[in-house]
Amino acid sequence: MTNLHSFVHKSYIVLFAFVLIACDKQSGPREQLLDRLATLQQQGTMFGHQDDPFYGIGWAYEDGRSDVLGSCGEWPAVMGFELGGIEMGDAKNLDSVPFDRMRQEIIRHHQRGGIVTISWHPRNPVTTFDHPHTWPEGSAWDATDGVVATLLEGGANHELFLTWLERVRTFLISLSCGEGRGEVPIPFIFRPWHENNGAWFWWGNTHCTPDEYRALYALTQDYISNVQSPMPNLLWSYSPNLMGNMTEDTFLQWYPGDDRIDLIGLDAYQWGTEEDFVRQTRADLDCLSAFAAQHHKLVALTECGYRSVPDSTWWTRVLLPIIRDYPLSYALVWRNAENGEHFGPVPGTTGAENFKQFYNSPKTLFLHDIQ
Ligand code: BMA
Repeated sequence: MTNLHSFVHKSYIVLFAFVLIACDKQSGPREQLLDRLATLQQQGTMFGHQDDPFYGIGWAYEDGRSDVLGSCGEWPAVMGFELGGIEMGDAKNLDSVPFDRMRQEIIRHHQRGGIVTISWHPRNPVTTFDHPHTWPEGSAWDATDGVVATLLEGGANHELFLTWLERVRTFLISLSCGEGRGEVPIPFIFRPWHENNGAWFWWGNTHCTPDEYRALYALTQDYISNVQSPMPNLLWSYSPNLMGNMTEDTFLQWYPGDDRIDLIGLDAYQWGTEEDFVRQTRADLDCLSAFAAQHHKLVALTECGYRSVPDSTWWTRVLLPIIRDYPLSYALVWRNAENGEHFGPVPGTTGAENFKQFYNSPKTLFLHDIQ
């Protein structure tokens, strides 16, 4: 090669490398969501609600209805959706939400400018069966030992598990919408294998080793993100349950790794006294928010709430001060189910009045604050 040729050749390589870097940096839906969340986190904490547009107290599947909307006049910024049952090829999830309807509402929420997060409570692949059974048999809560090991490469249920992952992936890929030129994938936060530091799910801490857990997370991520065509629209969340004494060491024991996780979450419910809840939540958030800052991760209350919200001042007195003191991306309360198991506000109640004050705080972000 002549010097001139060599110079031109090298220049092309440099140019090509630059374009590659630029393209890499140039944002796809995933990078855009990461940037957006980082910016929003400076402004406040987004309020989220699980299953928000499907049902609430005294209603189900009414288009355009939501208990959050009915309580404060605004949609939540974040909506949570749940895949449990999709692995079996079911048409509805474990809470009877049709997956087709779920897809529609995910698209709608994205189009109105909202943020989407998705959880998954898959059945127990070893004990699940088709005929009627007594809960928790066969469910995510059928916490038998040794299941995780059977799902990993070489395990007895590995092939079955790949068919489950394929069904999840197929649904996730279908989350796209037409924006200008063709279909664009909708960015969202995926949050599998949550609360694993407890023992109530079959992937919980007494049912597998930390290495098996991490291998399960990696297998799930690699299958969903990387087979043949990568998915450019997923953020990955790892969310242990409230401990009250979390340390970096206990956290790291099960952490899937910096290269795998974008958002660190805490699932924190008030089951006991308010004092315990506040103390424990603050203790764990001290640990997680420091870790997240050092490792350039987002941090959120990925699930939280007080079952039936029996204290009508809970929103401003208990939740708001926690939100004020930590750089949380979002705080998502669980679903408003009819069986006394509601965690969101209920329109027309005194709790909803208090929720409105919570909504009015400059620190909480609802849909219009992020549009
Ligand atoms: C749990 C409960 C269950 C529900 C599951 C998945 O915490 O709300 O009733 O089936 O979440 O949404």
